[in-house]
Amino acid sequence: MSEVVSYNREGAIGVITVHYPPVNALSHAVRAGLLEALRQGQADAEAKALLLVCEGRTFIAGADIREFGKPMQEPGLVEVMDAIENSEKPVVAAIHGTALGGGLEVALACHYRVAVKSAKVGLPEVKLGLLPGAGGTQRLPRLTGARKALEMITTGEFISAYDAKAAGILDEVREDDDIGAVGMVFAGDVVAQGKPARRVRDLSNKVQADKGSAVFEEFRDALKKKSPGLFAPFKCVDAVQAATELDFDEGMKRERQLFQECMESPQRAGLIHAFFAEREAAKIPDLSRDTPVRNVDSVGIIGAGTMGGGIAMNFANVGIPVFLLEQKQDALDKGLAVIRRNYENSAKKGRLTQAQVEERMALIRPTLSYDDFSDVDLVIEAVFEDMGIKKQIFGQLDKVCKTGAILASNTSTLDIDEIAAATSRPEDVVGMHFFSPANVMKLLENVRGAKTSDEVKATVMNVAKRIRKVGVMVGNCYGFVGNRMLHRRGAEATALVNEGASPQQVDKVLTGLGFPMGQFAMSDLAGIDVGYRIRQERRKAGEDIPPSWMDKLAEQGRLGQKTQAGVYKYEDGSRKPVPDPEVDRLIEEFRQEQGIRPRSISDDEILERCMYVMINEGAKILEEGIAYRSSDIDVVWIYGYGFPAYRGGPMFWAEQVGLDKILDAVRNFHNTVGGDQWRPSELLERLVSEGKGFSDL
Ligand code: 3H9
Repeated sequence: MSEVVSYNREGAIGVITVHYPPVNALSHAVRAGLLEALRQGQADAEAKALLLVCEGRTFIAGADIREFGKPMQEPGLVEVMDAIENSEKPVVAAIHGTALGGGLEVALACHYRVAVKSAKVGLPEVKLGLLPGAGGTQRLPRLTGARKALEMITTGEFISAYDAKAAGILDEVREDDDIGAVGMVFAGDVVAQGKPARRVRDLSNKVQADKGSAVFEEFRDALKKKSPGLFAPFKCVDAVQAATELDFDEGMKRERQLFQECMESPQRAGLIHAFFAEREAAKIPDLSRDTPVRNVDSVGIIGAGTMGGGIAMNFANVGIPVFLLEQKQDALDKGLAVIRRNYENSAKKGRLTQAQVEERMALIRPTLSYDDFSDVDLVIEAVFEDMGIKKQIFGQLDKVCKTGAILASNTSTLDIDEIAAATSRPEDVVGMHFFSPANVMKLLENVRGAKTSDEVKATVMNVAKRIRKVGVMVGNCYGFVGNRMLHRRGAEATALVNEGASPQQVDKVLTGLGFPMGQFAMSDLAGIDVGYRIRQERRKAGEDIPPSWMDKLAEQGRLGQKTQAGVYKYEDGSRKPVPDPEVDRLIEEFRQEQGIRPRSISDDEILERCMYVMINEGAKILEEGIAYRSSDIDVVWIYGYGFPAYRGGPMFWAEQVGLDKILDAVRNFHNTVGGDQWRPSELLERLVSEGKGFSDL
């Protein structure tokens, strides 16, 4: 008998149990085991019905993604599905945890489906650049009709057991949590009532009714707006449409073709890289898995500005109480009003009830006094980037906070060790760098200082998970991983405009690559004063940072979206950047002052200079051990800056472009443009000379 799938009989029920941790993915061993167990069930004369159930935390969570890209080992999934569906004896799927992708497809091939109430189901293949390739696009619409199937398959979102029952996917949802017992009772009823093996493939009412429906064009139009650069969602629509136009077997062939097209697309490779990169990032290589994690049941946040307020919302959203501290009452009132407005907006969109809004607001307690921090487990400082002020704050925290409290700074660039040195407990000090808007962006860049303890590192990674962020642990250096690379790109983009490009041209090249916004639209969102203040600090520290037209914007009070004027202008209440002739004039003036004769700059040059400067810096970050792995850099960029996940992140993208090609360009820019940013990374040079990539490290 297979080690991962077992067969045994309980009364009249033949029980097939899958045990393949962590998520019972449909690896070769599971597929082969399922076929063998089915064969035994068919041969077992005492078994009147078969029950498919999984051990551990979940029902089958999908095909085994680790097998993608390797030669397929028989039996394939479709063969397993056929064997289940063609069984003479009724087969019942008992679902707990998450029945996802190939897992839900297996359940759809069964004749009945029962679930515990906490279960969820979904077809998330599209998030991996795929479509359900084992009958999901053909069977689901037969149960739910095309619209619901399209909703689920094109978004990949999971739905609850009760919603799945309402949609016709599940036959029954039980209150009981014991999946084995739930499955046995249901299968027992099937036998007692003499229910037949009911095949989804034979249902045709719903798909026939949807033949020729306008719903397919409606979804295509919406997708063109929502995800224009993506490949798989459109193929998902084609496949569901095929279910309404072809018979089941022909529909399955069409699904297979479309699945193969997705499989071969570079987007699939990028998205699957991103999936595993995110999970790798949660692991800190030099930290033992049993490192204790401190309790974090209360939080103090310093600064009720955009950042502090957004950070507070993350904790309130998961029920963790927060003290929000400001120096003055009016700043506190203003900060709370913004938080309330954000929540009210979510309520208007139906994402929160009014009661939830009030519950969350009640968890955020405004204060003007550090004394309220005496008992909190974690403090996050989120004031503006000024080392002097931060040191003063950490000195104060050292005095008021209890032993064992974690003292974190949300600094986006400054030296964590210098901040830690302002306390008598540098082992409790760490960076927790949130991304704007902090209640929305998924990244949490946790920064380890030289003395940060293992326990504190493990705890902040755990906090990331609890507040539903993607945590990445990085080392301490100017700008850490994300902003260090971003500032290189920003300086290069600014220089390109100095030399003759327009801000719109630069932004268009970046959005063309798939970024949700360009460099300058992003500066307007973050605030032009933020970058300006950082540059001024660095100039004060003696760094040679050339003047730019961006400094002029800040000096003229064009601070971005918040003043409705920055690199672009903004109409009342709108976040849409509109090019502003005033800024063109200001740039022209700057060029004249500096004696620059503008030249015409190609989109290719913009792309290379903006992107390769980041890759070169990313390679230096790896070389210095600031990031543990190149895939961590990818995660930082996907979740912190909206780098298109379907390109896998900047370092993965660079490997697709070719590191040799990038190194050639870096050397060339080093000679022509000059500057430390173009000094080729030694790691990049070594990898190219050895014919290796970042992923070989
Ligand atoms: C598919 O089914 C195609 C078919 O239509 C057609 C085929 C012909 N395979 O996320 P976690 C690992 S496509 C292999 O941290 P959670 C994961 O890497 C698939 N491994 O836990 C991690 O490993 P490690 C459609 C997988 O509780 C560990 O499990 N299905 C797979 O936060 C724990 O994962 C999906 O897209 C897999 N399919 O969330 C579902 N899934 O510990 C993808 C997970 O070594 N998975 N692993 O780092 C998920 O959404 C989440 O993992 C899940 C659990 C919700 C299941």
